[in-house]
Amino acid sequence: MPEPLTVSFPPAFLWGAATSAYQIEGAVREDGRTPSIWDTFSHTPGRTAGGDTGDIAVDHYHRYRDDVALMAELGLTAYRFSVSWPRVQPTGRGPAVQVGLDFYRRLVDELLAHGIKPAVTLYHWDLPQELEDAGGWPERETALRFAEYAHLVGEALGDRVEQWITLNEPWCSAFLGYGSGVHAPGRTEPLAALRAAHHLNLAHGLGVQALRSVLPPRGSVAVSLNSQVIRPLSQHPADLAAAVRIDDLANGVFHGPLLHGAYPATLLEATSSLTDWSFVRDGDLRDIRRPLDALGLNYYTPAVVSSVETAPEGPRSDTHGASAASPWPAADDIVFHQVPGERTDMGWTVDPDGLHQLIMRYTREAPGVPLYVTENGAAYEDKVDDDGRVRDPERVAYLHGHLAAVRRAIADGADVRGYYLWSLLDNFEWAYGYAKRFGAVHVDYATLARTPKSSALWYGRAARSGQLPPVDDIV
Ligand code: PNW
Repeated sequence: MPEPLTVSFPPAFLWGAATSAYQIEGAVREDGRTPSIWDTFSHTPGRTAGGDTGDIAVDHYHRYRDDVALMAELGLTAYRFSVSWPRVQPTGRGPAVQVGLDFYRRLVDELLAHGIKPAVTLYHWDLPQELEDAGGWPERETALRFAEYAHLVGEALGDRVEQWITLNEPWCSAFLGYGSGVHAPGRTEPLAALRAAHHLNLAHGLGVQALRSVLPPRGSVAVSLNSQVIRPLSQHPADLAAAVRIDDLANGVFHGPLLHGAYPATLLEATSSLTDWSFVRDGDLRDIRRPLDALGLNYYTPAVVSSVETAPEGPRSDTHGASAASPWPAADDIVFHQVPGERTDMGWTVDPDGLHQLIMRYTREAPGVPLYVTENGAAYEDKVDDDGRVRDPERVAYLHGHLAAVRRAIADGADVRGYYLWSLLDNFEWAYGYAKRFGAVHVDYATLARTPKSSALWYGRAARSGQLPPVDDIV
């Protein structure tokens, strides 16, 4: 018998929301901040929908006090945000800019004063442009620079922040940034993507060491991976092999070195036409595999793949393959299929079982490591009604389904300690600009006014009671 959903979440379970610096802060030229790769990219014609940029975003840099008050009002107990590297260390080298650090210190103090637990992500994709000009993530030097930056931020905020996340979704940084080019810096070089993945892994490992050297013992260090749920279209051996190959490129390239101390042999073999992986130096794998205090997983939707030979006619997925260049190196013989079912405004199929599956996979692959869902959420075309309310029953259903999947995983023995809804506010959705709304709180882009959607109120009630209100209990 499955447990009824009225069963409470663990009392210490964190009910959070997440954001990232470039997506919400704005104030891109203030207080010594210099351009990141996302400033350059979004200001390059044709790169983002409608030419949208993060110049103003939702002006969180100036409105953070109101935003924190709103979180407290809703009943959230945790907030995951990222530090803008070019705000703190404009050239990616040298001493920190004190005003830049001060902003984050004020933000953290405001959170703590409201009883909200901060979780800091050090890198959510906004590499200082100067470091990209010197080669970016395909170059080893960038990993060394990241370790120095981690040290600076850890030193400044370590006395008041317990939860640290080195990198957000290194898969996106490497394979969308340097492979498909739909993310900054917009390069389409399969070899560079693989080199970037390794140097992101190395940055994580060196970053963990740098943080541990400055954080008090209660500091907890994690990484947030967009581990992908990859399913074969059929049990045909060619489809099973396709699923393994994509799983290696999506997950194994990170899980291997981070959790198991080596890149999967199947990955090295499948990419041998591109590289012999000689950029992996002696000692790197030891540096990368550092014990983690926690693991963050970001989940939105699963993927279904098949071999091009066995692929039947049918709708292909535009989630992973819409761009001219593929994000998947040496995988031109693999096809992504549309996953059947209801879809969000991103075209991403709603599939809560995928989240349960992912959590159980980590429970097996990283035994004993506490897990956090560091991102999960959905974009819908939300509108303000005449009475001033924003009703988003689809998002409530999405959250209900996925939180129930988390609860089920806990009942199945997984150690999930918290959930961060993506996102607190509507924001700059990367290449999609402001056209896609992921917020639990609506933002009117003309006035920047914030209005909690019904999902924010529903989620707040869940946070307050530690139980999921019925899916149709919407105001
Ligand atoms: C994540 N994909 O991005 C990021 O961490 C957030 O900043 C972002 O706003 C959120 O998810 C919603 O997109 C992703 O193509 C972007 O597989 C693209 C993919 C996955 C995650």
